[in-house]
Amino acid sequence: SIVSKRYRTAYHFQPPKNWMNDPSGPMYYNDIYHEFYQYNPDGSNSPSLSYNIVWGHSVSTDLVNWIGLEPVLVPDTPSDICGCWTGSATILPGNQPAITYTGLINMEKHQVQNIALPKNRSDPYLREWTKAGNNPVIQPVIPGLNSSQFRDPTTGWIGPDGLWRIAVGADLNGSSTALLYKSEDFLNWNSVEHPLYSSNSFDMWECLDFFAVLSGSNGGLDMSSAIPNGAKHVLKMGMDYSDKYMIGVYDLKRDVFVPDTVIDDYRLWLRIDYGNFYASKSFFDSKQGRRIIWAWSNETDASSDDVAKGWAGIHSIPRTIWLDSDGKRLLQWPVEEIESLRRNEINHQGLELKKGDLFEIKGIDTLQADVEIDFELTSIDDAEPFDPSWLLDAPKQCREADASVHGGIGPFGLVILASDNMEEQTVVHFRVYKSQEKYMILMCTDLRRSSLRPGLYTPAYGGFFEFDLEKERKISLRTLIDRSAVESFGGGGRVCIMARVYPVALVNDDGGPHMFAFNNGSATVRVPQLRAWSMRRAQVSV
Ligand code: DQQ
Repeated sequence: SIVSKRYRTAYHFQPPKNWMNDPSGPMYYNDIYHEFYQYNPDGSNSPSLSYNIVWGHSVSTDLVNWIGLEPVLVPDTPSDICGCWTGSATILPGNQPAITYTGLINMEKHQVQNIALPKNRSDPYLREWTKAGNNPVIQPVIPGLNSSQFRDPTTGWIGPDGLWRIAVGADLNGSSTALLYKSEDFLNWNSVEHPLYSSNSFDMWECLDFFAVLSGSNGGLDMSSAIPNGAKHVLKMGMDYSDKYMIGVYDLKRDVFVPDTVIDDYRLWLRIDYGNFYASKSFFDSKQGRRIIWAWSNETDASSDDVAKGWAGIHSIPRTIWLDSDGKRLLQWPVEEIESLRRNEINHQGLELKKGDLFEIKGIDTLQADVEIDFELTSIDDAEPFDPSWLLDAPKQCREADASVHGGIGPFGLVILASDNMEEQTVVHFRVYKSQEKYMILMCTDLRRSSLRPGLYTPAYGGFFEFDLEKERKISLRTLIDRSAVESFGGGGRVCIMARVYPVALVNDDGGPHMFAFNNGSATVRVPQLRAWSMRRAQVSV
């Protein structure tokens, strides 16, 4: 249908059709990137309660163009008969890939952990996988463990005793717990007495990810190798519809994760992305020596729309992820391969945006675009005071201080996917606040006017980041627009916001939507550089 085509992303990953959710077990193996995903072979809605979900499979040599293959894991054994849920991949010594995944064994959602290995390692695409004969390798037998809240095993890593470890998210006596399991051969697993980490802030964490990061470098680390001294560790957890994380150290003596700071209120925890982005999974890319992360971004139209479209769910652009030099936050940036889709570069230099200015960005395909823009503050004296209570609810601040509300410094940013009369528009913007010794930047993606269609979920998303404006006066924004996807990176990847939009103007094709840079703050903002490109269609899932 026309709707299916207009909203279907041109370079964000999707299977050829049907429902997709979590990325599962991404890996780089023998020159090929593998993307597995939770997939409904029967249609474009989530299978009822996720029963019978399978592992879809696509492969790529460049993380941009993907070949769609047959599912690798389908519910066909007693240890996964009601569904093959999310998991991870690990490359074992001897170049042996292994998948760890959750199996649903009955309609009561009883969960166990399983292993699968490639049937034939000389098949470059690893098209077929064999489930381990001793599945399930882990059962929910610990006292106090809720067997329907026990899932999503991580990638394995080697502990100080040379044994493999994985973590599994669980509800243990009402606390969200990263349970720890050990193995010598990756097939036989024993539970460790103590968890890797536990918190009573929430009942259960989904899709845990545990990985090491270097301080002061954007290089990635391989969890299957020895981790260098001085590395930090990150524990990522899915909770409350968002992916949050803690930075800390992996205490080898006690075999536990120790966060640098423990914050009781989970609303204050850092997020991988402040928008529609869940169940993210990272992996070490041994080709480029980087860590890559991506996630599921679900549709925010009605499920009847998804039936009409014949597809639902995309994955974010693969992002390089690393630790900021101050060690306090993760930074992310789209993998450079995505730049191969750029064409028709337009370039503006030395623009000046005074209060109320709207500068139209023309000459590119505004439906499929990559925009990089630097906003330089001419003065920071006008910054309004920051109220720390806003950190509890940045979206509220985005709603109250929206793009139309004049501020001291900002709002400034991009208006995209705007109809001729501006009735429809999506706004990505910043506002600068002064707090004690530092500056706090609010970044928002406001979808409230993104479409005239009824029945859509159109929130304002937002997040704060600290920025040293005394040292650096430029705040950068990169936005990837891909029909129904708007993925933005603020302040060099300090705050990322993934969003889904369904403008009508896009469907009506009334000359293509408009794109502007704007400033609505009293202080003038300079744009030393604005570059934008049309983005070609990638070969996704052919
Ligand atoms: N989706 C999977 C679960 C996971 C959840 C089922 C997160 O394994 O916890 O499709 O989106």
